[in-house]
Order: sequence, then C-alpha cells, then structure tokens
Amino acid sequence: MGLNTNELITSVFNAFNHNCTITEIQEFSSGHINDTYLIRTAEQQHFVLQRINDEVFDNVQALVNNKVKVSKHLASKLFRLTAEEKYRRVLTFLPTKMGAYYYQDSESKFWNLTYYISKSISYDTVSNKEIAYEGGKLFGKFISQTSDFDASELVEIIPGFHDVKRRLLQFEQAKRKASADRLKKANTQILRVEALQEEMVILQCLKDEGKIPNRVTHNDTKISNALFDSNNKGLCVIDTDTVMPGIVHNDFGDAIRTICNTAEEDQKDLSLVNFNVKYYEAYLKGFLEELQDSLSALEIEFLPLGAKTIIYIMGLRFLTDYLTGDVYYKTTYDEHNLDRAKNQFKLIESFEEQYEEILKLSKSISKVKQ
Ligand code: GN1
Ligand code: MG
Repeated sequence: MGLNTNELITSVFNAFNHNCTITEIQEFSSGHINDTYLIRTAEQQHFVLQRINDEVFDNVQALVNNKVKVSKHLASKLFRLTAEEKYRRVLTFLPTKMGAYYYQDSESKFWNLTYYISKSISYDTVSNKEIAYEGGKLFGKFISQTSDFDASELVEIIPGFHDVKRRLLQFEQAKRKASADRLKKANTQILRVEALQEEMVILQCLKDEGKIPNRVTHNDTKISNALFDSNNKGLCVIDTDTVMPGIVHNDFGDAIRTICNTAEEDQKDLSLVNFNVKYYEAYLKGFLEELQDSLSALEIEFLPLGAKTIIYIMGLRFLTDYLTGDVYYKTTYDEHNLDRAKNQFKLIESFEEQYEEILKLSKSISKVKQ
C-alpha cells in the first residue's frame, strides 16, 4: 500500500537538512500549478514544502537551480542583516541531507523546501494605495537588485512564456481542436483576442528587434506573490518558479493586472471587475523609485502597453486552456477558465476606457523620475 499524503509529506520533509519535527501540515490552495504545504514544527521554525508540477515544468532541476541562484544573489545584497531578518526578506531554500536543493520521491515527483515567512500578510486584491505603492517598490527592487546578475545564466523554464505570438499560435491550435460547445460559449472572448492581437504583439516585436533588453524577471508578479509586514511595508517576493530572462514589462504588467483589478481573477460578476487608476499611479511611483536609473526611456514609455499586454496574455491563456479542455490550470468547475478569461477581458475594457488618463499619469510620473 502506498503512503497517505501526510506520511508522504513527512517522509519528504525529513529528507531535507534540518533538525525539526513536524507538528502540523496545512495545504495552501491558492496556486494554480504546484501543490504547496505549510509545515509547522515543534521547534517553532516553520517551512513551506512544495511539490513541483512536472507536467507544466519539464526541467525541474533547472527550475530549482534558477530559483536558488537568484535567491543567493538577492541574499548577498542583504549582508548587513542578521540571518533571521534576511530569511524574512528573501526566499531561502534548504538542501536535502544529500546536498541537492530538491528531493525526488518514490514516484519521481520533485519537491523543494523554504523557510516560512511568519507574521507576513499577502493580498489577493488590493484595498489601499499604500499596498500598491509598496508592491511597486518590492517588485521594482527585485529587478534592480538582479540587474547585476547575468540573465543568460538562467534557463528559460517555459520557452516563450510571455511571448504573445507563441501564445496566439497555441490559441489557434486550441481553436482547431475545441468542441463546438466550448467554441460557442467562448465566442465573444475569441473575437476580443482577434481584435486586439495586432496591438498586443508590439512589445514582442520590440523585444525580438533587440530594442527592449532581457533582464532577470520574476514573471509571476501577481500581488499575492508579494509579502508585507504588519505595517503593510513590503517584505519579500515569493514564488520564483518562473524567474528567467524577460522584459521589464512582464513584471510591471502582471502586478498591475492584479493590483488594479477591483476584484479577484476568479470573480464571475463582471460588474465588480474594474481597473483602478489610483492604484496604477501608486504602483508606478513605487516601481520607478526603485528602478528609474536602470530603465531606458523606451522601456518606460511602453510600461502602460506592458500592463495591457499582460492582462491580454492571461486572458488568452485561460481561454486557450478552456478550449483545450482544462489541462493546464487547476479548475474547480466546468467554466472556471472561461470565467477567468472573461474577467481579464473585462479588465482590459475598463483599462481602455481610462487609457488617456493612464498615459497622462505615466508621462508625468516618469518625467519627474528621469
Ligand atoms: C499560475 O500557480 P500560480 O498561481 O503561481 C501561472 C501564472 C499565472 C497565474 C494566474 C507557471 O501561477 O503564469 O499568472 O497562474 N503560472 C504558470 O493566477 O503558468
Ligand atoms: Mg506562480
């Protein structure tokens, strides 16, 4: 008989190099891809244990390598802090007793372990400007502190992850194979994808032409991947699975997509989904305060389009998964992915309605900064 989940988790946890005894295991349910558990121990040092989804990530060793390298680089910038303070500001990966930063269980599944950052808060939606501003500083700092790290040392874990042209090809394939029923239900969103596609490839073209540089980017900067302390000051960026070479617009955009959405990305009532320009302003301010010296004028000019493009990519990916039959993201009901796609396209609509104001704001904030 195989191990039950708790036994499995305990045996995996004990393969890592620590001297702690499990007292409680709790599953985090918010991620769409991996399985993540909070491990409490008798020693009061708590951990996060993660089983990495090897259907989504086909080179898990390289993924873990990327994360560990970037964490070590970030930690080296915090040499003035005590170990305990450092562990609150950067994800710290623990090796196994054999020395690797991942463990492979008897079913060949890969796991990694980090310290849990206690007394921290995360948000799925934002309800004040302070969080938006602090989020901007946190994600901006992530890029500025890795600007002296050679991005080519990182493996591109999911090739073309934010490449619109590639995502559109996957969408076309999905459309060809989709059931008539799903095609019909998704018709309005399919038309939206097609109507916007010319504008949405602009950034990818600038990247392909070498006009916008590759940096070390996080690529999953939704606001729930930022931790704050009890005074709502930014603490730490988490979930570095997709850290790889990318353009700054990916990280700017994905944070805006979640910070400025007045509802969660799973919200079905679209009247609750609107783009909050005040939070855009606060986030941009924090982001540029950390990054102003590193970005080119062209990178700054295209930040607003970056926001729109990432919202579009996410809508497109949810829609593609819906048409494919829900094989990628975890879903809890039949039209979950379609609802997520509708949510993102509603957000774009609200963004477009306020585009002039967004552009004006962007110009005035970046002028002060340059
Ligand atoms: C996935 O698993 P999670 O929630 O960290 C996805 C991101 C999406 C996000 C949408 C590897 O991240 O790209 O932005 O869902 N990660 C991957 O919430 O595809
Ligand atoms: Mg993620």
